Amino acid sequence: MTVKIRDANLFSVLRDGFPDDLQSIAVETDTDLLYSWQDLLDASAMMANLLASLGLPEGSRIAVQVEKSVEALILYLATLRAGFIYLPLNTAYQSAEMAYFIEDAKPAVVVCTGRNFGWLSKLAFLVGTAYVFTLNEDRTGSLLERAAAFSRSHRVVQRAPGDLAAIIYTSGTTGRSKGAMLSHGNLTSNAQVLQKAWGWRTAEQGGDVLIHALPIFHVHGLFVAIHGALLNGSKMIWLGKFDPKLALSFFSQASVFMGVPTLYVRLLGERNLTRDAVNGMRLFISGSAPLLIETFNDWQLRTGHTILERYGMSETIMLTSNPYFEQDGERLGGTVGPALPGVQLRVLAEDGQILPTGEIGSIQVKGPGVFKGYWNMPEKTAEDFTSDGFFKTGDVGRVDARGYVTIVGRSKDLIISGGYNVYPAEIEGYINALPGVAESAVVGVPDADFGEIGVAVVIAKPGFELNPTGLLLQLKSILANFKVPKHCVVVKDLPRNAMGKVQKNLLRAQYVNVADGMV
Ligand code: MCA
Ligand code: AMP
Repeated sequence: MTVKIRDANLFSVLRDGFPDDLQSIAVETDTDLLYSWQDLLDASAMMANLLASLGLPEGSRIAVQVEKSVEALILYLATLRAGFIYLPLNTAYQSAEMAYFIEDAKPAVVVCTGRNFGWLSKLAFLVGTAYVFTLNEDRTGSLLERAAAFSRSHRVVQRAPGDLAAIIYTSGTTGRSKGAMLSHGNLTSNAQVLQKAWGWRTAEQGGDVLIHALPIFHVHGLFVAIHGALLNGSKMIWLGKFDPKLALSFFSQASVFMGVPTLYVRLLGERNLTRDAVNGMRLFISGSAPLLIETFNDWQLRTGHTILERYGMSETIMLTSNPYFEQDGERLGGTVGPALPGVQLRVLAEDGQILPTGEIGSIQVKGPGVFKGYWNMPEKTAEDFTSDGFFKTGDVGRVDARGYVTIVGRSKDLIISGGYNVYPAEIEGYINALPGVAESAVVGVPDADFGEIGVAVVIAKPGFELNPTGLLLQLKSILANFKVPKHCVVVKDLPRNAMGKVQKNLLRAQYVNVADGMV
């Protein structure tokens, strides 16, 4: 008897969603490039054949730090179909940050921009990386040159649901980033759940067009947005970088938009954002950071649309979503909606008791999207799961009688700035290593544009005079720009509790108006 194994490779699942007319447009860029569905298939097959020709071991990681381009999307698809593990890295990361990722993940292949090839290839070859290719925004580089010689025909490598598809690094509370291991099954189930939950329209139902305005090295832009469009055979309008005027100019040709709250704040700053401008749009989705109720209300007033807010993590993909369909309930501003189908979500008190409806506590989750653990960190993985298999999110919230979840804070010391996560412990480590610094504390304060921004409060070593602007400049030269605190103050003492621990809540209150020079 032969047992038919169903291929669980995420690529095959996405491919099943492509439209019948493969010559129709899959991606249109803001620089007027057009890619058909057939182009995506051909180019990803060629790249997958190149990867296959390298003789890489099973489970090889393909680390990618390149600017946003359709070719980078194709590289992601090629990695999936070749059965390897995709490891995207933010282009803002500088050499010290990259050295950590490369050392930790030991990728078999690194793909980077030609600009970074010199130093990055040195780092990679030191840890045993076999191949370093380049890929530039203008569609040049050795990756494409090499792939051009390969066939457009490629048989997708079969994968089981539990096989790894991607590793997403998320910063750690101790300052060390952790690689969240996501499987084909994790990503597939979440994409399928969201397809239903958000009512994606197939070509037969009139079709959807997504404006893709987010970076493609994090969960929001890479998985939630791209999988949504591909699985549904929907065209993407591909913006290399978010610009509110540019995004607005495409609203008349699109139906779905996804953004972090800063994108909505910046769009609201455009006079031309009117009901007419969003006439054909079906759905606006927000996530990655809390959407202020003011933004939610202003958007409704200006456009007539109610933003759908959802909540997720790199470790879990999407967990909750406000309803899309009216019959499922209203979209409530300030909440992230009920748990998605298949997700179990509970709220616990500090003593570990499960709390009743309405009470505030730590959020724990279980479900098909929840990751396999942190790369190379079994102890950390074990610490973050309960004995009955729930993942501790580090978010604090409550669930109301209808099941709607409200996130009220975080137990993890984390700043979310413009949708990017910044872990104070990591930044403090870098500041403390600067000459003349005795100690530092980094806290987040509210910001109208980024939602939250970092403020560094620093103490000098005896006999040293510190210049706050100079400190920030030094940080800029070694750290990803979004992690650099926007303000720095030098003080004599930090407020401490009886245990000697810095009282960050007091610092936050003290520096809440630091942007206005009021401290
Ligand atoms: C840029 N800068 C930032 C940020 N972005 N500083 C703090 N926070 C940021 N997010 C720096 C720039 O380097 C620059 O510094 C200065 O701030 C002003 O830059 P600006 O030109 O305004 O920035 P931008 O290039 O326009 O970028 C802003 C942005 C971008 C478009 C909001 O940050 C962005 O695309 N954010 C989306 C992040 C995202 O996709 N998150 C999803 C994570 P200087 O002047 O010194 O050079 S996935 C996730 O969280 C989960 C799972 C989920 O639920 O989705
Ligand atoms: P990341 O580590 O980038 O996956 O970020 C995950 C974190 O972002 C979550 O643990 C939350 O703290 C936060 N987050 C994501 N979506 C939302 C949302 N809609 N509202 C509030 N916080 C959110």
